[in-house]
Amino acid sequence: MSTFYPRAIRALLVLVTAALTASAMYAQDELPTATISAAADGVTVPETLPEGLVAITFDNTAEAPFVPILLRLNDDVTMDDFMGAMGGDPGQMTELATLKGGTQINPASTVEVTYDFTPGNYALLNFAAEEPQVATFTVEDDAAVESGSQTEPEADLKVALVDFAFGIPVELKAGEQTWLLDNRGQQWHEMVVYKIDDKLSLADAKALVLESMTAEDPSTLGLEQAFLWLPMSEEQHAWVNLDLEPGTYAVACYLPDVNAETEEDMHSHMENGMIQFITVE
Ligand SMILES: [Cu+2]
Repeated sequence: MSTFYPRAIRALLVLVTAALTASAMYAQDELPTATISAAADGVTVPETLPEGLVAITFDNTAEAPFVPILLRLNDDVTMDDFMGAMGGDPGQMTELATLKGGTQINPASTVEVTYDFTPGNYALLNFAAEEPQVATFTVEDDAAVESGSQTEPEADLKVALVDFAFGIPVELKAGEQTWLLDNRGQQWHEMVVYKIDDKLSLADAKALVLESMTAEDPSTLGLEQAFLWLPMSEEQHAWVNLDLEPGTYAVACYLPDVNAETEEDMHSHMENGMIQFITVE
């Protein structure tokens, strides 16, 4: 990571250290595992991971939330290209990378996510830190992994993300669960889950979530984030562990409709219908 990055990005990398290698040794039927950790002095990511399903434990010992998103750079795209395009036309960014999603890990906690990797060059971005953190890793060919030969994690719930709705039951059981998040749409999707104050009507809660999209400081609106799944490209899926307490929740996607015909038609997915309420008992 020396000459490849311009000065600004290299500065971000100062915080990031890389461990040597994740072990690809595993018994049959068991998925390879790896740990990605955030600490006060930066993020530690294995230098290489095997292709196929990998169970990753995100471990946060820092005092700030850790909000990593993993992405695979498309072939012939450099990290420079990707960072340079950030903040620009979101439609153009979809040409550069495949987003694998990610979640929020609060201080002093861990979250397990199983990703399905194809070989290539990858990056982890964490914008929750005071300074944005960037780490890179590669996913290597693994002759032992044939498509479909690995045992997928058992999912308590399969959540389909489509254009523009969540395929999720309106009533769910409380407690620890594994969700399979599956993007079956034609563009990126994400999932923000808010716990809704019992005193609010659903109409008021919906208005509040819609307002959070444009509010200058959404934290003042009193929305309590219970779970977060960061943008995931079409045809991507991942398994994530989460634990919801009983209550009413709103599920929403904030991304813009990059397939809209004109800029005027480019509404958020939420405005196009990707907002839903669920009851957890
Ligand atoms: Cu969406």
